[in-house]
Amino acid sequence: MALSLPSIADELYRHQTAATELKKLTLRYEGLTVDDAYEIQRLTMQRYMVEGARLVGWKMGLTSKAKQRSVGVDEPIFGHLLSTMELERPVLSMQGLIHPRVEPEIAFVFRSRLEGPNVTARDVWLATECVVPAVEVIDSRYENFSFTLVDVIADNASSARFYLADQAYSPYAFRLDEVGVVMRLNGDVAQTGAGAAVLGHPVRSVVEQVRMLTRFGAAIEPGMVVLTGGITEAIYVHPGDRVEIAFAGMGAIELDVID
Ligand code: OOG
Ligand code: MG
Repeated sequence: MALSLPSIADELYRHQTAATELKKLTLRYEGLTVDDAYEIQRLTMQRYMVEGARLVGWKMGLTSKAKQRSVGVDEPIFGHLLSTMELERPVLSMQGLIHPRVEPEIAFVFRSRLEGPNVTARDVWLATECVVPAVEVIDSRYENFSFTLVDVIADNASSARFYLADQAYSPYAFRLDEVGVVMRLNGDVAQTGAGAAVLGHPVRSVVEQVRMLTRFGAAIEPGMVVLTGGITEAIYVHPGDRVEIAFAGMGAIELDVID
């Protein structure tokens, strides 16, 4: 089939908003590149912004080996975070979702702009206002949560919802690579990990985020949030589930899943 990026973006938008699965793009369109996929992502996100959603930040994905292995994609990706994806309370409604999974993350919140190909970890610390424990809800629109690199980028890196804990922390309060995380599902330990799972240290994920954005003419703007990537593998959730995520020294998030 001939490639029309706007029509592919339109197709993804319809599946995202209707919460219906679609077949992988790469099975149906030949020759889609990573650059095409980011352009599809951008066009799709623009649809939401035309309807009033605000761009509130960015997310890195597939920044840990465990996650890369579990989906069979071996490089980090990024996606847009929109105001409409943010949960105000730690309650996740299944409305608008297909087969959601949740994962613990460390979020950075920025006070100043970060851009350019040569950004360093030092620049990131200088620009960071605070760090916040977070949970991301991913929900691939592809059948069986199965995709290739190009598919998942086009689908905005599976973004669906995210929640930031109430309490923010100084970025210097702890070694973020040594923050241990325990995720329980209905009282049973489901996943454990440490910040180092994220590219060795979550700050490296922000450096990578800025470099990738620079390639696409974008930046981290003051006030934005960046989700640095799942610290553990994501777990499937269903109505009635309660997920508790303890971040050592940084409190806990208790997320209730409802219909
Ligand atoms: C892609 C998104 C991965 C993360 O933090 O690694 C992601 C997926 O697994 O669906 O958000
Ligand atoms: Mg994630």
